[in-house]
Amino acid sequence: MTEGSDTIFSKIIRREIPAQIVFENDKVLAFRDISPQAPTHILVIPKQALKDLASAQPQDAALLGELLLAVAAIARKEGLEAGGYRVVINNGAGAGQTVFHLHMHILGGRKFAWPPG
Ligand code: DGP
Repeated sequence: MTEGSDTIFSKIIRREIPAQIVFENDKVLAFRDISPQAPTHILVIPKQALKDLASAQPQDAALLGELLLAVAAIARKEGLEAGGYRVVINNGAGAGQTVFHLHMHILGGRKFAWPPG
């Protein structure tokens, strides 16, 4: 896999900067987005830095599965299932990625348009 560089998310993992953490296990950390785009907006990241989805390798399959299962569990705990929620990965600057440490956005609590902007 391609290691992510030391980003703001690495600092959150190391508790060097604060974040509102909602879930943590040995591989995954989830915290509220600093600039929420919906009433509930949570970022789910691997503790092991991976730059983006495109950098994932076959040996990262279990980690990617863990991230998705964490997304579903967090969405359930946050009460988002009934109203539906959106899960987004921005891959690359052209898609809006600004932090180059793989992360999944969970967005919920409002209606979402399709196609996304
Ligand atoms: P993306 O554009 O997909 O790379 O998403 C990066 C997200 O990270 C963006 O929605 C804002 C969020 N973010 C950036 N810096 C911080 C931070 O220091 N703390 C928290 N909680 N979120 C941050």
